[in-house]
Amino acid sequence: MKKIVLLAVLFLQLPLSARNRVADPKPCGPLPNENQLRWQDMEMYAFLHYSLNTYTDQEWGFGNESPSLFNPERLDCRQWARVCKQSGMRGIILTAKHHCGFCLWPSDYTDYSVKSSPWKSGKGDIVRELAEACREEGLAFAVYLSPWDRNHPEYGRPEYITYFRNQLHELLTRYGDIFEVWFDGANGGDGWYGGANEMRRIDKLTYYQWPETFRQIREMQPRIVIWNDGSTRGDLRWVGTEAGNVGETNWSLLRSTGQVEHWMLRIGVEDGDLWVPGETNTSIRPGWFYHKTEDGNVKSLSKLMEIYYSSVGRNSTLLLNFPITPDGRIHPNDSLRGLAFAKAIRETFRTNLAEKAEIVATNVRGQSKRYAARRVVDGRKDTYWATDDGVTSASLTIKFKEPTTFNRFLVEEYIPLGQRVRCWQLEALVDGEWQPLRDHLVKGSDGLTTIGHRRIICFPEVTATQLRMTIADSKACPLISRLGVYRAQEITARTADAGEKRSSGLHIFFANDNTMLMDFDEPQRLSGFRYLPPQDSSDGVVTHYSLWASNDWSKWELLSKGEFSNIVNNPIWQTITFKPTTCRILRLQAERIASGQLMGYDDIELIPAQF
Ligand code: FUL
Repeated sequence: MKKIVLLAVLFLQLPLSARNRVADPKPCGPLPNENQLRWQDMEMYAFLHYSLNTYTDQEWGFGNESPSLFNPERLDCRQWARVCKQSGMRGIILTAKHHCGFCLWPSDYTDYSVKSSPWKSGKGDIVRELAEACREEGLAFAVYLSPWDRNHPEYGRPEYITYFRNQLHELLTRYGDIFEVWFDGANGGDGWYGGANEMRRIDKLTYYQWPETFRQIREMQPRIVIWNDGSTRGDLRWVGTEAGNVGETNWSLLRSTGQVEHWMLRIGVEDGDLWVPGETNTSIRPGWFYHKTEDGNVKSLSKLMEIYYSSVGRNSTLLLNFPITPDGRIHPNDSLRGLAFAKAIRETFRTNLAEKAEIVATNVRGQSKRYAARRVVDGRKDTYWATDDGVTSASLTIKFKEPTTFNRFLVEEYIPLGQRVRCWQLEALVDGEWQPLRDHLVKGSDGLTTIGHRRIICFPEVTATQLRMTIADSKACPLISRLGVYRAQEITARTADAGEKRSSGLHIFFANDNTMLMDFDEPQRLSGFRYLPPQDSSDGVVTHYSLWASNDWSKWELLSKGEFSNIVNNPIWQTITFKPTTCRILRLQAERIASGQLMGYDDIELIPAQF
C-alpha cells in the first residue's frame, strides 16, 4: 500500500507536459544540414558581375584582354553593399574570377589580376574591399571562381587544377567567412590560354577532381555551401535556367548516383537520397555584365515580384545579379528598382490576416498543444502544427471574424525534419460556397504540389469568410511551421505592368488620377526625369506638367513646369532637366491630359545628377 501511495505522489509531481508528452515526429527522408538551413533562411542575396568584360562590353572575355583597361574612377564597394542591403539582399556573391581569368584580388599565382591594372596603381584588392563593406553592412560574403579559365596557359592540363586550388585557398583563407562558393559550369572550349589560342576540351565530370576540392573547401570554411550546376553534387543545385524561376514542384532532393538530368535541376527528385536544394539565379538586366545599351531594360517591379514568387515562393532562394558599371558602381536604374523591390516585398507581407482568425485542424498530433494548429501563426520557426503518425492527409481551416479580402497565401514546412508534402489544395468560402484557388503563375495546373521551405500562391483578390488548406498527400505526417494570408497591392496595368511591356518602367508607389508619386526610401540626387506617354492611344497622355520634389511629404519644391510639345502626334520620350536636387519623393502632376480622365504612361526614368 505504501508503495502505491509513493508512486502516486511521484506521478503527481511530474509536470503535466511530461505525463502527456506525445512523441516528436520522426525525420523523414534526407535532411538538410545546418549550413543548408542557414543558407535557405537567407532567402535573397546578390550576385555582382564585374571583370574586364565590363570594359569590353562583353559577356565572356577571351582571356587576352589587357588588364590596363581596368581603371574604375569611382569604384565604391560600400555603395554596392548599401544598395544590395537596401534591396533586401542578405549577402553578396562576387565574380572574383570570371571565365576570362582576370582576378579581382592580387593573386600570388598569376599576374592577370588587379595588380597589373592602373586602378590604385596595382595596389588594390576588390575582394577585400567588398568583404569589409559586407561586414560593415551586416551582409554575408561569398565568391564565384570560374573553373574555366581562358587566360591560363595550363588550362585543360593537371597543372591547372593545382592553380585553381591555390586560388581557392587564397579566397577562402584571406577574407573571413565565406558563405557560398560558386563554380559555374560553362566551358566553351576555345580561349587564349597563354597565347596558344586554341580549343581545349575537358570532361566536366572528371577533370576538376571535385571530391578532393570539395574536401579542401570544407576544411577551410566549415560553414560554407557549395553551389554546382549539376556536373557533380554540391550542397546546392542550379535550377536549370537563368530566367529566374524553379519548377512549381520543387523537391530539395537529388539522387546520389547517375547523371543529374535537366528536369532534376528544375523540380528535384521526389525519392532522392541527398538534400540538394535549388538556388534560382537571374540578373536584374538581360546580361550579367554591364552594358550601357541595357540601361533602359532593367527588369520591371512586377517582373521582379514574379521572380520572387517563382523562387523564394517555390522552396528556393533568389540570387539576383546587379552588374557593376565601368566607373565602379551599381547603376541608379538598377538600385532604384532594387529598392522598390524590397519595399514591395515588405509591404506585401506586413500584415498576416490569419493571425487574428481562428485556425482549426482536422487532426492534431496526440491532441497536444505543442502541435496545435495555432503554431502556424506563433511567429516561431521551431514550432509547427503536426498530425498523428500515419495521418498524411489533413486540413487547416482559417475562420476569419468577418469577410476578408486577400490574394496571397504563404505556407512553410518544418524542413529540419525533411520535406514531406506532395500534393495539396486551397479553397476559399465565398458566399457560402467553397471555391478552389489556383496559382496564377502556374499555367494549366489545378493541384498544388510541393511546399518545402516556403510556398507562396498568387491569385486574384477574393473576399471570403474562411480559407481551407487541405494536404492531400504527404510522405509522412505533415509538419507546417508557418502560414500567412496577405493582401498585396496589385501592380496595375496603369503602373508597372505598362512598363512591363517594355520590360522597364519604374515602380510608382501611389498614383491618383493626375498625380504620380515616387517614393525612394533613400534620398536620390537627380538632375532630370523622363516620361514616355502611353503608346497606343492619346488617353492619359500628359501634355502639360509640373514636377515637384520633397523630402518630408509636406514641403514641395517646384523643379520644372511646362508643356510636352507635339506629344500627341509624336509620343516619344520627353526629358525634363532641372538643377541637381536631392529628394526622397518626386511628384509628377498632370496639369493637362490630351484625352480621358486618368494620366497614363508607358515608362519613366530618372536621370541621376553627376557628382
Ligand atoms: C553563366 C556564365 O557563363 C555567365 O557568364 C554568368 O556568370 C552566369 C551566372 O553563369 O553560366
